[in-house]
Amino acid sequence: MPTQIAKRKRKSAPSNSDLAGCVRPPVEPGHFELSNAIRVLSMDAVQQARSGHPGMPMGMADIATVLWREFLCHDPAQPQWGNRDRFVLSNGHGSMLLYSLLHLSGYDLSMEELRHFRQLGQRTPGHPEYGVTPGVETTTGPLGQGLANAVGMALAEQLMAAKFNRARFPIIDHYTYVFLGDGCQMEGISHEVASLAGRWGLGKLIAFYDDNGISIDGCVRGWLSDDTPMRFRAYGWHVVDEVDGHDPQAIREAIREARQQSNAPSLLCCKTVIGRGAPNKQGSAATHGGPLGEGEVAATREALGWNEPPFVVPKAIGQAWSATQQGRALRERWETLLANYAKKFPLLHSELLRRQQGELPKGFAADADEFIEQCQRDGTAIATRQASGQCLERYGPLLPELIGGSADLSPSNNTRWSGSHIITNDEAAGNYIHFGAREFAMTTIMNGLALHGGFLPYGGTFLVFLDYSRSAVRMAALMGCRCVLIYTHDSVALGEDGPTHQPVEHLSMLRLTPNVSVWRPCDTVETAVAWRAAIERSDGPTALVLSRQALPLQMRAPDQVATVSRGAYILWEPPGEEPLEALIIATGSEVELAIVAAQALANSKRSRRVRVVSMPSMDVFERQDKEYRQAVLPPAITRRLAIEAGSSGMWHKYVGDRGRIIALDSFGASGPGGAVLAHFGFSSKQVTAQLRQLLKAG
Ligand SMILES: Cc1ncc(C[n+]2csc(CCOP(=O)(O)OP(=O)(O)O)c2C)c(N)n1
Repeated sequence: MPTQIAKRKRKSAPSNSDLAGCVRPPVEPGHFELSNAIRVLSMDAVQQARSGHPGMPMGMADIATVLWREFLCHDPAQPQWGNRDRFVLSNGHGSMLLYSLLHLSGYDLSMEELRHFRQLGQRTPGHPEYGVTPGVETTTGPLGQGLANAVGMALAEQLMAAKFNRARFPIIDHYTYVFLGDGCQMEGISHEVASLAGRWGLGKLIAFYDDNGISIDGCVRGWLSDDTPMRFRAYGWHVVDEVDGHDPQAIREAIREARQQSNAPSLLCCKTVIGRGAPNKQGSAATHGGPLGEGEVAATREALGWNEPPFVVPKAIGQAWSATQQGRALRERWETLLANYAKKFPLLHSELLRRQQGELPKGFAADADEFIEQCQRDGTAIATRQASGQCLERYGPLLPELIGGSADLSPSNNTRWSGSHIITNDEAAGNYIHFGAREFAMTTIMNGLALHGGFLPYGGTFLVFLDYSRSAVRMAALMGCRCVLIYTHDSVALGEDGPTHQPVEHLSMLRLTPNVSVWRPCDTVETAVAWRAAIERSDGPTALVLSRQALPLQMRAPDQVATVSRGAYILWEPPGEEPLEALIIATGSEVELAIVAAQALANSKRSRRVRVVSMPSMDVFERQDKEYRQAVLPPAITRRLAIEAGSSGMWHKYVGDRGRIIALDSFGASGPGGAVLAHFGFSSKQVTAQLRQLLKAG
C-alpha cells in the first residue's frame, strides 16, 4: 500500500510527534544547572579515568539538555520499546555526554558505572557500544558512521510506517536524532549518506552539527573550509544555520522548525564552544581528548558555581532530569494505541511483532528444505551470483522484511528480483534501494536498518570493493547486526577488468573479522544453503562470496545435501573400503578443479584414493563438534591440498606441514578469465600435477 510521504504530515491520534515538544515544560532548576550536571559529570569521569574526551560533552551539553528533556520520546525503564525516538551520538568520542544523559534520565546506569568510566567490565566503555549500555542505539566512534546508521534508522521508520500505519493508528511514528561534529563532516561517508537521505526526503531525521571549529589538530579552518550549510542544502536537506548552541531558546526553536519538515531531513548547524565552562581551556583543542587536569577541573567547578564533590548531583537537579515518569506515560500511551490496533488489525499486528522481534515466518525452514532439494534435483551450471538471484526469487516472497539493493551493480550482483520495488522520494514504500556507487553508505545504512528492527537488509557489490565499506562490515560484526553482504566477482576469474577489480586478500580479510560468517559456495545447492544460513542467523552479518562465471552443479546424495549446512563436507571420494591417501579441500569455483583432479587420479593406473572436501564456510565448519570435523578431515590423512583463488594465509592450519596450497598471493592480471586462472595455476591439469607430486612426496 504505497503511501505518499506528504500524506504522513498530520494524524488525528496522539503520536510521538504530537507528544514530544510538550513532553515537559522547562522547570526549575534552570537550564544551566541542568546542563552543568552533564559538564561536571563528564569532566570528572574523564579526570578519574585519566582518559577520554571532555570537550564535546561540555560543548554540546546545552543542546542535549533541551533535546532530551523537552523533545526526546523515550522510557528509561524500557529502552527498547518499539516506537521510541532514536538518538545517535555520531561523535562517539564524547561518550560521557551519552552516559551522563542516560544516568540522569533514569536508565539503568549507575553513578558507580560513571565513576568507573572506561574501566574493564563496566557499561561505560570508551566509546558507546550497542548491546553493552542500555539506551545506546548503535556503536559509534569511527567518525561519520553514526550519522550513516541514523539515516538507515530514519529510512526504517519511514518504511515501517508506510507498511503498518493505518488511519488514526500511527503505530510507527518516531524521530531519529543524531549529534555529529567536524570529524563526522570531514569523513566521506557523511557525503554519501547525506546525499541519500536528501534523496529519500527523510523528514524525521534531525541532525545537530556541533560546529565548534576544533578537532584534534586544532582549529579546523585549515582543513575544513566547506560551506556546510550549502553542502547540505545541495543534498536537499532543510538547514537551520547559525543556531547558538548555548542558548536554550534558540535550540528549542531550531528543533521545532526541524520537526515541521515532513519531506526533508534537517541539519541544525549549532555554534558551540568546545569545553564550554572550563575557564582557561574552553574553545581550544586542549579540551578535546584528555582530562582537563585537577586545576582546571577545580576552576571549572568554581566558574560554573558547582559546589558538589565529584559524582554527586544535587537532588533537585537529579529529580528535574528524571524522565522515568514521563517516559512511562509516553510508552503506555503507545501501548494502548497498539492494543487497539491489535484488535482492529490482528494480522498486521502479529506481523509487526514478528518483524520487530526478528522472527522468521512459520514454515520458512520447510520451504528452504524443499528449495534446496529442488536445486539439487533441477540445478544447472550457472554462476553462483545467478544462483543467489534465484534464492532471492524463492526466499524473497516469504520474507517481507527483506530489503536490499546494490551499489550500482544490480545486474551484476543479481540483487534485484522480480518482487523488488524501488524506494524513491515519491513513495515511502519499497524494498529495493539503488544506493548508487556508495559501498560504504550501503553497508552503514544496512546496519542502521538492522539496528532499528523490522528488516533483514542485504546489499551487493564486487568483492574487491568490500574495501570501501570495510569499516562498516567490522561494525556490523561488532554489533551483531543481521545483514547479508553479497560480494560477487569473487576472484581473478572475473578476467578482463584486471587487477583493480580482482580480489585477492578479501576472503581472508572477511574470515579474519570476528563474527562475520563467510560462505563461498560452489554451485546452486551450496548457494541456497548459504542464503538460508544467512537468513536464519540472528547474531551477526553473513558474507556470500559469489562467482561471476558459471560453475557446474555437483552431484550429491540426499545425506550429503544435509551436510552442506555444516560448513564443510565430503563431496566426493572413490568408492571402496581401502584407506584414503590424500584429501583436497576447495571452495567455490575451485571445487570443480578438485573433483576433476581427484577423479583423474582415481581413474589412473594406480587408482589413487583422494577425498574431495568442499568447504563453503570455514567458520561454520569450525563451530562443528570435533567428531564431525575429524570425520571430514581425518587427522591421519596428512597429505592435503587446499585450492582457493585467493590468499593462502588461512589454509595453512588445514593442510599442515606436509600439505600444499594452490592459492594466489600476488595481484591478478587482465585477460580472459580462463586464461588468467590458468596463468596462476588454476587449471585441472595443474591441480592434477600438484596432487600427483603431493602423493609422490609420500
Ligand atoms: C574514522 C575515524 N578517524 C579518526 C578518528 C580519531 N578521532 C577521534 S575524534 C577526532 C576529531 C573529531 O573532531 P570533532 O568532530 O570536531 O570533535 P570535537 O573536537 O568537537 O570533540 C578524530 C580524528 C576516529 N574516531 N574515527
